[in-house]
Amino acid sequence: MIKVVLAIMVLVVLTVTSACNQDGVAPTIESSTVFIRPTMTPIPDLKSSSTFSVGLTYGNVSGNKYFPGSANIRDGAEPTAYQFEINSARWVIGSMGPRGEIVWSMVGDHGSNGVFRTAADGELVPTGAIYGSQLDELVPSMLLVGELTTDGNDPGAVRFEDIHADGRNHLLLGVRFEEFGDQTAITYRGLSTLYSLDVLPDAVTVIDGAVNLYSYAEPTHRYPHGALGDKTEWAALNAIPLSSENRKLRQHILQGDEVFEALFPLVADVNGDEVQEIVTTVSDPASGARLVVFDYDENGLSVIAESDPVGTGFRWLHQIAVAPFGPNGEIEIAVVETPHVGGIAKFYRLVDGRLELVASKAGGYMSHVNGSRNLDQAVAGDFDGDGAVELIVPSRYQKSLIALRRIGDSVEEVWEL
Ligand SMILES: [Ca+2]
Ligand SMILES: [Ca+2]
Repeated sequence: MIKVVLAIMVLVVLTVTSACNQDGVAPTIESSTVFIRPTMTPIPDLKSSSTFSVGLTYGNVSGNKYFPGSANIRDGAEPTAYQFEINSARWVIGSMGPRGEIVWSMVGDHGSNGVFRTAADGELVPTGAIYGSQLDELVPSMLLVGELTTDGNDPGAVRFEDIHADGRNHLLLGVRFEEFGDQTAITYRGLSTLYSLDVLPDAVTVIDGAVNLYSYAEPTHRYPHGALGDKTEWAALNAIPLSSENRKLRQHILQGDEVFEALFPLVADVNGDEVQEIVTTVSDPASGARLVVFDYDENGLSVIAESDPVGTGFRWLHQIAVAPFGPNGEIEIAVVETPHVGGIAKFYRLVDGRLELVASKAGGYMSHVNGSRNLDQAVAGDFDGDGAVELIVPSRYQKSLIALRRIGDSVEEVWEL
């Protein structure tokens, strides 16, 4: 049994992998824990009335790991350490409770897990009733924190829901998936529609503000990179409009040896027109990964912009967040290119129909551990209260967390925890 003390960051999701260290030995993490009073967790409006907040390891239902608002995790935060018996922590999920407390869920290997609740001052408080299973081999469950009950001594319930896109029973914030043989019924606002979704259990579905669902689909082995847990990647991007009368599944299918190399797309307004686009990572054996941005409307999915590729096959880029990173609040896409071999933070802007690289920094940022399904170890937001957005990424070998900020036409490391 390995003792793991988690490094908790901000309001949500610093997720911890089960990765081995350089010697191939599972690490014992005994860092002093940084405990931070969070800003309000964004509350999606798709939750039920009994749910106070929702925690997802990938940040929020859009897949965009950007948290608007402002907090200061840098100054005055007293570290608080908690120690749990857990087999190599894979994931940490957090979400806010109705009294300003935070509910934390840790998921490790082979069924080990832990749930606890901390007050705003960092003290442990009663966890409340726990329903559902938080354990999953591939994708951690969604954490739902309930409203206060009428009994003032009850902190409210904690519930876990599967969020797979493979048609097993699950609930994604008011959207219910149920499997019927090869078909999946997706129900939203009382209307059910049947689909043949060719997905696997590690695919995650994201939702945009217009209640369109997006997920990768059509597994393929034609790009055997294996950076994200297995050598199965995706040939298709699915889009399903739930707010429409016509809930027809639309697809973009990649050709040749190309694959979508990630576990979920990201939806965000990349060009400032108040309509969300879909940001994806597409890879091929000749040139490696690149960003591809799609538009979605009643005519389906269409490519509107791409970045240059990494340039070498089997070199990945980790798309993290779309946020007003620019010095004047310009919207940019933050990625870490080759997080396993050199980790370059890069920022792209959509200009004249293509994604232009506007700034980068080669700092060895290890936002992902090769072979892990945890794509959630980086986050964007104003974490020092100065109004500017930082990108928080793990340092080389994940020894610390580094805040990166766009300054002028460069990227600077502004602080470290
Ligand atoms: Ca847009
Ligand atoms: Ca800031």
